[in-house]
Parts: sequence; structure tokens; C-alpha cells
Amino acid sequence: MLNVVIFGPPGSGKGTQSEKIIEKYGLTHISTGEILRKEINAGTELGKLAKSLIDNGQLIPDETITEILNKKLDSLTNTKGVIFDGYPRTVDQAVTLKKILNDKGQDVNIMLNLEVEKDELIERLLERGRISGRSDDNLETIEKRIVVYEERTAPVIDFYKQEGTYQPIKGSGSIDEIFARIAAVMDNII
Ligand code: B4P
Repeated sequence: MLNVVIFGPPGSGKGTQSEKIIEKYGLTHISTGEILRKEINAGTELGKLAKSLIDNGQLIPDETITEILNKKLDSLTNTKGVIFDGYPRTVDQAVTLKKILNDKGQDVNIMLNLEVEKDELIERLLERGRISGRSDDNLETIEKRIVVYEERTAPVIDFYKQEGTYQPIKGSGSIDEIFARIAAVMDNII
């Protein structure tokens, strides 16, 4: 089993690069952002809570996200491994993920950190907001998301540095250039 965490600030290309990783390495994609957006579209209780937090640039509480993750992991059969996209987003979530995987005799094997400058993040997310109309891709919410990232999510980097699985990736350039950097790191490890 290969467990890969794809990490980075909002707009760093986690979802975009996950698609390419899945295609090449046949991993199963778990995107907490995508799961939450499905709940929002279905109008569930969880979706209502998620919408109010996401539109305000805030994170969903750790316990709620962990419940979602556990459900998703339990539903997996016959997988070569998982790409965790958008999870963990807090140190507590990173500790929880380690516990969940350790209980199955597994661990996170690679943590890919996409490094992108703030100006470029804002530009990409504003562009997506114009095209897709995602309600959290407006300037006010994007700026809040970046602050929340710096305060609550960036400390996850130190956790994986200590674990010895941390791999920084230059996240600017074309989608294919960035993927070539990711593939070089992954091919070296697996
Ligand atoms: P996510 O869906 O994870 O949103 P994101 O951080 O914006 O990343 P995403 O993967 O969508 O975008 P990408 O960088 O690929 O989360 C949404 C919200 O859900 C969070 O803010 C939070 O509230 C909540 N949430 C999710 N998980 C949670 C958790 N674990 N705990 C608590 N709350 C949680 O791409 C961005 C744009 O850039 C795209 O338009 C793409 O086309 C473009 N792009 C990508 N690569 C590019 C490149 N190389 N050049 C130019 N543009 C590029």
C-alpha cells in the first residue's frame, strides 16, 4: 500500500496534480474538499455546516472531517494506495491519520508539499472563481483561507519533516512541469 499526502496552500494545485498522480500510479483519490462540496450540493446537514464555514474561509472541525475520512477509508476495496488531497489540514488531523493508518499496519509514505508564492495563489483562485463560480474563490474569502492556512495548516509541514516523509516540490510552472517534478520524487521512493 502506498499512501501519499498532497499538501500546499489553497490554489497550490493539489486537486490538479492529484488527477495526474492517479492516472500514472493508479492510486485512489480522497479529496476532503470534493466530499464536502458533494454534501453541499446534496443539501445535507453536513453540507449546510460545511457551506457556512467554507464560504467564510474557515476549516471544518477536525472530528467531523475525521468521521468523513474514516467512512471513506472503510469503503475502499482492492486499492493499491491512496492519495490524500486536502487532508490533513491541521496537526491534529496529521496525528489522527497516522493513528488510523498505523492501526491498519500502514503509514504515510510520501508527503508532497507544493510551494507557490501568495500572489500566484490569489491569481489562480480568482481565475477559477471567474470560470467555475466556486463560492469560496472570491478575494475576501481567498485572503481568509490563506491566513487560516498559515496559522493552522502550515505547522503540518514540521510534523512530516519529523516523520522523514517530507518532499518539497516547486509548485510554479506548467501543470506538466510540476507533475514531472512530482514523478521524479515518487519514482525515486517507490
Ligand atoms: P479544497 O477543495 O481542498 O480547496 P483548495 O485548497 O482550494 O485546493 P484545490 O485542490 O481545489 O485547488 P488546486 O490547488 O488544485 O478545500 C476547500 C475547502 O474545504 C477548504 O478551504 C476548507 O474550508 C474545507 N476543507 C477541505 N478539507 C478540509 C480538512 N481536511 N479540514 C478542514 N476543512 C477542510 O487548484 C486551484 C486552481 O489553480 C485551479 O483552478 C487550477 O486549474 C489552477 N492551477 C493548478 N495548477 C496550476 C498551474 N500549474 N498553473 C496555473 N494554474 C494552475
